[in-house]
Amino acid sequence: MKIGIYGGTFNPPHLGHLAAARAAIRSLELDRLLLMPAAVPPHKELPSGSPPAGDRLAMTAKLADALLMPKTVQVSTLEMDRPGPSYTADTVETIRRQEPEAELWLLVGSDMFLSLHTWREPERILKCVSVCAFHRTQGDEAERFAAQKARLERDYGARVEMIPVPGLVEISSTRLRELLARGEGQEYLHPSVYGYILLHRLYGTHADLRHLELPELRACSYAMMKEKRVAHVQGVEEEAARLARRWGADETLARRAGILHDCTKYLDLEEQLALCGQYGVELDELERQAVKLLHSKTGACIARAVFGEPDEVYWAIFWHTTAKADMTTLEKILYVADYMEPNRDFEGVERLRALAYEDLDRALLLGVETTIQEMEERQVPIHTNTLAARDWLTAHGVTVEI
Ligand code: DGI
Ligand code: FE
Ligand code: FE
Repeated sequence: MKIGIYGGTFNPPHLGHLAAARAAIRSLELDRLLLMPAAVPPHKELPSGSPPAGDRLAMTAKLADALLMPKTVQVSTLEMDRPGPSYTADTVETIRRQEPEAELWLLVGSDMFLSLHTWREPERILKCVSVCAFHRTQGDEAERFAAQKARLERDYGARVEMIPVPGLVEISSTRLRELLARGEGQEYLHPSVYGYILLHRLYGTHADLRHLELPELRACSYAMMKEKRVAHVQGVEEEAARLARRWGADETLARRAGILHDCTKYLDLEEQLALCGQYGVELDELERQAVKLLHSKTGACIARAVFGEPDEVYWAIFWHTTAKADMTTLEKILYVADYMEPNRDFEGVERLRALAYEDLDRALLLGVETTIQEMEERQVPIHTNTLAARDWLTAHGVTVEI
């Protein structure tokens, strides 16, 4: 069992951390990687304007999720939960006690590595762990790294590996925080971390959430979901944009609806019901029980109330799960795009994809009929609006074979 321990203030976690974590997992063949935000770094106070520990923890969890290896990558609150300063010697001894048989690797960036001998009780640290130092693939670090490796090996009998991180982002956290306060720096952050910063107005950002450009809107939406759903949401956005061009709808509105359509997918039933109450959405009996039917309604509410989206976007999101009778073109587009975006894979999806560009109503009906059939097979109650969508289309002469 190989465990990597990657500590830091993560203030904020950025693409450099992400690239390093990925490289460590691959090079060291880690079974587990612990991302460990420090409570109070021993060598300095956190700079003023730093977010509370809870926000650094949440951002670090986003970074962990971004690696898409939930079994391997975990966030550890060991240091945050311990009162007082976070000394690495204490941390690694605790983990050594918990995992006596494991091969422990302490992961460190270049500045940390080069100063490791000055940390508190390096001998205690290096008795418990091997050291993995990240270095850039370009630049002049090689000599200093080799000298430091030799020193740690000689003075402490340490085991040191140096791993090159391709494309390691050259950004200091101090500089990144300055950029963020000026409304810049997005290119150094994973989108969901950036979205979290915008949504919570960290680091002096003050984005007007009601008038976001598309990249910021994407970031905020992705921050509200798990990383594994992001590809689907990107697929829906692109498919909705293509369909909007094909069928003469507003492409930007189609994109915005696609970006936000599943933004509340990860709220639980209680949270969904609370939002419906707050925004006055009336629910029928089935909706009050089937949590999957609620995210379209609450997503619409958040799109309008938080992100200032117009009615067209509100209603497209509102109806994207069940459909309904007599839909607008944008509503049809989002429903169909959600059904057949490139990541969807089910029997008949190719036919639906082709039909969507030939006859939008027939594609819609095919989607609705497919849902009805699936619900019947799974013996799940079919929502009245789903049935109403089918009846309306059929009554208007739309036909499709399923
Ligand atoms: O959010 P997505 O997964 O991208 O897709 P979606 O918004 O169409 O949600 C699909 C889920 O909604 C799926 O788990 C089944 C559920 N659903 C859709 N129509 C009905 C339904 N559930 C019930 N009970 N009745 C329906 O008519
Ligand atoms: Fe959905
Ligand atoms: Fe969806």
